[in-house]
Amino acid sequence: MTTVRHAVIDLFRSHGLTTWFGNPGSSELSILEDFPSDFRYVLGLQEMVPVGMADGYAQITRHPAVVNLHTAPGMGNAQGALYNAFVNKTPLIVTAGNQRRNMQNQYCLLTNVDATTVPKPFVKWAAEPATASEVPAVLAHAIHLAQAPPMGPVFVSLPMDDMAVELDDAEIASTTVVRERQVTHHAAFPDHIAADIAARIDAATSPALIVGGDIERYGAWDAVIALAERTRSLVWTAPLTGLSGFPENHRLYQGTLPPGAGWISEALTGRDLVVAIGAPVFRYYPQIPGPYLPEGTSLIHITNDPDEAARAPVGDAIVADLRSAAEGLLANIGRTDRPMPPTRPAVAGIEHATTPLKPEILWAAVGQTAPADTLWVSEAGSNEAAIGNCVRPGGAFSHLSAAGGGLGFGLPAAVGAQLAAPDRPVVAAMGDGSMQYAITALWTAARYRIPLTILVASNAEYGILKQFGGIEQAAGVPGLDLPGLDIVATAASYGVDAHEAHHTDEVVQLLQVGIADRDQPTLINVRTTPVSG
Ligand SMILES: Cc1ncc(C[n+]2csc(CCOP(=O)(O)OP(=O)(O)O)c2C)c(N)n1
Ligand SMILES: [Mg+2]
Repeated sequence: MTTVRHAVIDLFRSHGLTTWFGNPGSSELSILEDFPSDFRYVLGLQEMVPVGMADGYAQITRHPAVVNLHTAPGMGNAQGALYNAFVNKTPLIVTAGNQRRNMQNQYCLLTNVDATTVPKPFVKWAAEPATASEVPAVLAHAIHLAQAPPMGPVFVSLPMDDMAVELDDAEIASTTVVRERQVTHHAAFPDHIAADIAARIDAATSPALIVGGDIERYGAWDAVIALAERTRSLVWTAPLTGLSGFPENHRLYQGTLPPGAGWISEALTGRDLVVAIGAPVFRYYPQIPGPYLPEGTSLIHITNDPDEAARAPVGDAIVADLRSAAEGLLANIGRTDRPMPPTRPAVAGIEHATTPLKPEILWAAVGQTAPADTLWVSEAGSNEAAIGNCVRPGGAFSHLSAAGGGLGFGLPAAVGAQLAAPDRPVVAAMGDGSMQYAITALWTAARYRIPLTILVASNAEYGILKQFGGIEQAAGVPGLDLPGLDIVATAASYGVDAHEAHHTDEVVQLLQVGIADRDQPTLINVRTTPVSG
């Protein structure tokens, strides 16, 4: 006897989707019953947490992850984290139960009357199978679609009575065929386009590359490094794309572009040709007047996302596979005799100072203490600038952040990233405000003995909103101070090994011990100077 549930489990297993993140309710019991022993279920205590954990996990494993949520209210709670996953282009297969089909008309408890609408517009696609026997095929559709560029979350609503339905022989046969199908994505980069762009780069005096998270997501990392080196281009990361796209310790790397249009054109002054690859052009914010590009600079945009190509305000765009494009350019570029551009200033050494610490002093100490292969997850408001400047990992998939900027990503994503990369140190670089949105991820970290290290810059405020208040000339805004948070006590109450550091020496020592402890999570809280102070 094969039930829909058996077929669903077989489908997920054959796609390597055996780690599920979730928060269940009674509408999910029918899919979770007799949960197979080769699967694991990672529980989050509020829906933002499993979605954020799955996001971090999927990004680091470079494979989709399954999220198992509870009907309408669970999906509602998940929405902020789903938004992040959508902008991060993370392939997530999100499912939620729904009331039995024959009880939905009366809006019985658990009924999600319009289940596929709830996660929109932050999923690529949402479906509820028309009938129980279609469930495996609809889920297979979801799995393939989530991984098609641009990748992203998809949603399938599963009426709870579907799971126990028995499939007949014909249905089993077609389910097997669907389960075994493979979908691969290939796109060549036409040689005449590569030759054309390569000629423009060869002719440029001072080219620049602007990269983004898609360089890492779609396997173009090595080719883009080679392209930058061959062309002696300065390299920046585009604002808000979730991953750096380039080694942050590379001599050509200049950091992340500040997001305002005027700021970007100032940073790019002196560059006659800019090639933006694997990033949207650009995620501008706030509105900083100025031209999009400096006078005399032209921009070529290479993206695998047709919408990114269509909406950019400047530059000619080519929609193409990123790795093929970078390799195609490399094959066509000549040797250059243009001089090596200057490098960005080195990070200052560790300063011996007592708290409250200036962000630059804190993150210089942290950046120089953590091992080179540390995987960083940052969600730290006004501290991000100092983190970007002082923490310079050199490998791919070493610096995650929420491309969407929705708080509540950092902590769960760091838990998921550590699960995905158990042998790497994972350090979550957090603001005290950002810590609170998905704080129950601390329970999951402690419960599953996930050995990440969390460093919190506690300035007792939403510092960055105060900074923006200055830029936007908005005075007298309430709700920007956060007095009375006891992050060490809160973390300890969830079972996390939590400490207060009072000096950079203590930060260094606690961080070394925390990273060395592979048996449990560690939290280090550090008082930092307020933005206004
Ligand atoms: C879900 C969500 N709510 C609110 C915001 C607005 N927001 C952006 S940054 C920020 C404050 C971050 O404060 P903190 O983490 O303490 O860092 P700080 O700026 O103080 O260094 C807030 C509230 C957001 N981005 N996402
Ligand atoms: Mg703060």
